[in-house]
Amino acid sequence: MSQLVWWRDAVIYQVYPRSFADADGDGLGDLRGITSRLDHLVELGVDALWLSPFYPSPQQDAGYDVANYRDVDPRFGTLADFDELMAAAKERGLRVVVDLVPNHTSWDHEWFQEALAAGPGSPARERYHFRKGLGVDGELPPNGWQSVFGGPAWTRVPDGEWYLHLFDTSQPDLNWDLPEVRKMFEDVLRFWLDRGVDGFRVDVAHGLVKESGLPEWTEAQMPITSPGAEHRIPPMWDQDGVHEVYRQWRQVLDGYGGDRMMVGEAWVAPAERLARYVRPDEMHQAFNFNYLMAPWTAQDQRTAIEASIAGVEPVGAVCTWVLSNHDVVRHASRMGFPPGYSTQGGIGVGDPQPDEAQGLRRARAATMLMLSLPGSAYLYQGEELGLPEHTTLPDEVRQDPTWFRSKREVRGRDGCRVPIPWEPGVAAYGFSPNGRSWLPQPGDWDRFAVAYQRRMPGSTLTLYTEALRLRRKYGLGGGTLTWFDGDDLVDFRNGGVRVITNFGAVPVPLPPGEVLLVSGDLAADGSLPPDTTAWVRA
Ligand code: TEU
Repeated sequence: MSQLVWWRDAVIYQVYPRSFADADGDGLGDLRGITSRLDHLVELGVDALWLSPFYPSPQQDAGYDVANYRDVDPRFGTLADFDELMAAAKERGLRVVVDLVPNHTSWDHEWFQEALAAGPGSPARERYHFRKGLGVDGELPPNGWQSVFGGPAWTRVPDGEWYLHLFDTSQPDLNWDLPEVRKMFEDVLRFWLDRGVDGFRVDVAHGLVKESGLPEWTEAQMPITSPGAEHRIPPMWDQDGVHEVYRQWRQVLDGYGGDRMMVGEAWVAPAERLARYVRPDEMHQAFNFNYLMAPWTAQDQRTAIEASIAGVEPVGAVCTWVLSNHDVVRHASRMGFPPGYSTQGGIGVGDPQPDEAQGLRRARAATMLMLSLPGSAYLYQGEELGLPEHTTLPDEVRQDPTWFRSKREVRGRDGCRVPIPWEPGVAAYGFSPNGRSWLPQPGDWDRFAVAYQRRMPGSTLTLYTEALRLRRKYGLGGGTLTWFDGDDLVDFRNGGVRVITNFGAVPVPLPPGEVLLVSGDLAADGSLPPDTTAWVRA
C-alpha cells in the first residue's frame, strides 16, 4: 500500500552503537562498524535505523550524557565516519534517525562547566536549575524530587548551591524557560538536518519543561507518568509548556521539505495524554510504552492495541509499536517471567531466572502480532535473533548508573546492552576483530549468532525477515483492523490477512485459508498451539 510519507508505516531498527559492531578493535562498537554491517539491515528488510547517541560524552550514562551536540565521540569515530555511514545507508535505501538529548546535558558540557565556574546568581547558572538548599545552612536539597535512577534529584556543588538532575548526577537538567537554550537546540537540529538525517528520536520528550517554582513532589519516579495519587500531573513531567517546543521544532523540520520526522520518547499515560505529543503541528510519532507494558493476556493485549489506536486517531497520527529497547528487559526474557511479575527498572537482585523457552515462544508470537499492526514498528538490535537478557553479568562489569543509584537493588540495563553475536564459534562472536567486547557475552550464544541463524530454517532471524517481507507485501502497516471475538484469543483481520494469537492453554483451530506464517510449529492436526501467532490469508 503506498503511503504519502515514509515514516507512517516504517519499521525502524534501533542501533545501539557501542554494542552493534566494532571496527577498530577496542571492544566498543563504532560508526565504521555499523557501516560494515548495514547489509544485515537490508537483508532483514527494515526501512530505517535509529542511532542511539554517538556524541562526545564522558559516557556516565552510555552517551545519554552529551558534552557536545555537534560532533562524534572519538571512541565512536569522526564526523567523516558519520557522513560515510549516511552515504552508505542512503545507497541501500535506508533512512537514518539520530538521537537528540534535550532534557539535560552532561556535566562535561561547556555550559555546565561555565555555570560551575561562574558561581551563584550568574547568567551561566540560569541555563540549568540551580537553587539554594533548605535547612539552617542550605544542607538539605531544595525539594524532595527523586531521580528516575534512584536517590534525590539534586546534587550540591562546592559553593553550596544545588542543581537539579532527573537522571544521574552527571546529567544536569537544562532550563527550557530560557530562549538561549531553545535557540541552541534549533541550531543542533539544523546541524544534523544539513548532514542529511531523516529524523530525530527525542529523549525524555515529556521532561524538558518543569512546572514553574518547582513545587514539592515526593513520590518516586515511575517509568510511566500519569496523574499521581494526588490526581495532579507531576511537576517535572508532561507539562503543557513542552508542546510549544515541539511546535517550534516542527517548523524547523518542515523547512526541510516535509519528510523529516521526530519520534518522542515520552513515558506518558493514558493514550489520550500521549496523543497530545503527536498533534498535527508537533511530533510525528511517540513511542507507545503503554503497549510495551501490557501484560500477556488476550484481554490486556487487545485493550492496549485498541486504546492506542483510539488515542491517536482523533489527532490524525499513526501508532507506534515497540517491545524492546536499550532501557527495558529484552522481551524474550521479560515474557518468560510468571504473570504479575514486574521487570520495571531491570531484574531485581535475588529474582528468579526467566523461563527461556516460554519467553522466546511468547516473544516470537508477540513480534508477529506487533508487526501486523497498522503504524510504525520499532525493533531493538538483537531482538531479531531472539536474544535474551544477559541475567548473570558479573557485578564488577556493570556500568549502568541505575545499578549504582538503586544501591545495587536492581541489576539495571546492562543485560540488554550486550554486544551482538555475528558469527558462531569465533572470539566475541565476531563483534570485534580481535575478540574484545566491552561487556562479556555468554558462552552459549553460538545459536543466536546472525550467520548461524541466516542459514537455519525456523530461526528467529528467518521469522523476522519473512514477517517483514509479508508486512510490506500485504500493506499491514497501512491497514485497519476488524476484530473477531474469541476466548483467550487476539483475533482480527488487517486487509487480506487474518491475525490470530492464542493466549490460552489449549490449541485452537485456525480459520480456513492459506497459512502465510506462524511464530512456532502448528499442532499435528493443524491447530494453533498456546503462545503462538499465525497469519492466515483472509
Ligand atoms: O530514558 C528515559 C527513561 O525515563 C527511562 O527509560 C529510564 O531510563 C528507565 O526507566 C530507567 O530504568 C532515556 C534513555 O532512553 C535512557 O537510556 C537514558 O538513561 C535516560 O533517558 C536519560 O537520558
